Amino acid sequence: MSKTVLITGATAGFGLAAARRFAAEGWKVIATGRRSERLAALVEELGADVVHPLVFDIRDAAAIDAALADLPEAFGSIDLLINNAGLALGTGPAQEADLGQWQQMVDTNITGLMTITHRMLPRLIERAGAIINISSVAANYPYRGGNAYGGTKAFVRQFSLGLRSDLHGTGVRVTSIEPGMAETEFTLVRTGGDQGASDSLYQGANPMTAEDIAETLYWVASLPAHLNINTLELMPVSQSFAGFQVARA
Ligand code: NDP
Ligand code: 8X3
Repeated sequence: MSKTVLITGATAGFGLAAARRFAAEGWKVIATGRRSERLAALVEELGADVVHPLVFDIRDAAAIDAALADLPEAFGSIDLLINNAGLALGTGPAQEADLGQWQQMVDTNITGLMTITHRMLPRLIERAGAIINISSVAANYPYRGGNAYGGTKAFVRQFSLGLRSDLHGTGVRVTSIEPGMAETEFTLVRTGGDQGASDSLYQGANPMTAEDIAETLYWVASLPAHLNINTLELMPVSQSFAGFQVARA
């Protein structure tokens, strides 16, 4: 019998590539996002028996509840939750940041992720399923302009580890995936739609692709049920670490 994955943020980037990857392996996919036309295109591409679209803003708890309550029977038994929906807004230092953008990142990357996880836990425990949360290298390494975004992704990593402890004995697996630079719509969103900024960030960097991350997600999900990847950090070869900075008088 085929398994079912619920992927948040499946209208672009990692989530869209993961929807395609899991569907190719015979999984049923519940694909969520705000852009209904993109979800409709995915249903058209993969088939209504394979993909079920749920249109909601992850910040809207009532909309999440309504969508989950209304799942068709064929998509009702969920084995895997991939908490992928998220965003960065702004690249400037904290002292120049827009507080509204910080709030939006918290509401989306933290509160939205927590809400759907909370709602899904009983079903996942019942099926001894799995949760994969998309954190970031920004959780592990501070960088200029990372401020609140890095903070939200550190929450995702630590929340994942905490879930592991709480779910001890249930058979539910939990993984925090922490990617570095990958070319998606991420930078377009972060810069408020600046395609030039996005292109120049990735130009010549040979970044990871959405398909690289989808492959990783599928690998984690398809490991034997007795095995749990706690955290997994990955970067393109072209990206690595730099040192501390010192301000001199
Ligand atoms: P994209 O911008 O390409 O995709 C983001 C997805 O999140 C879209 O499907 C979008 O759907 C969804 N989303 C954003 N806000 C909301 C919301 N309020 N409600 C519902 N869905 C929402 O970016 P990526 O694929 O790169 O990002 C996916 C995840 O990976 C994010 O959590 C990001 O922080 C993380 N990440 C990205 C890295 C990168 O370099 N690209 C590296 C490390 C982590 P819609 O707009 O239709 O609602
Ligand atoms: C996205 C990766 O390095 O832009 O989470 O913060 S980075």
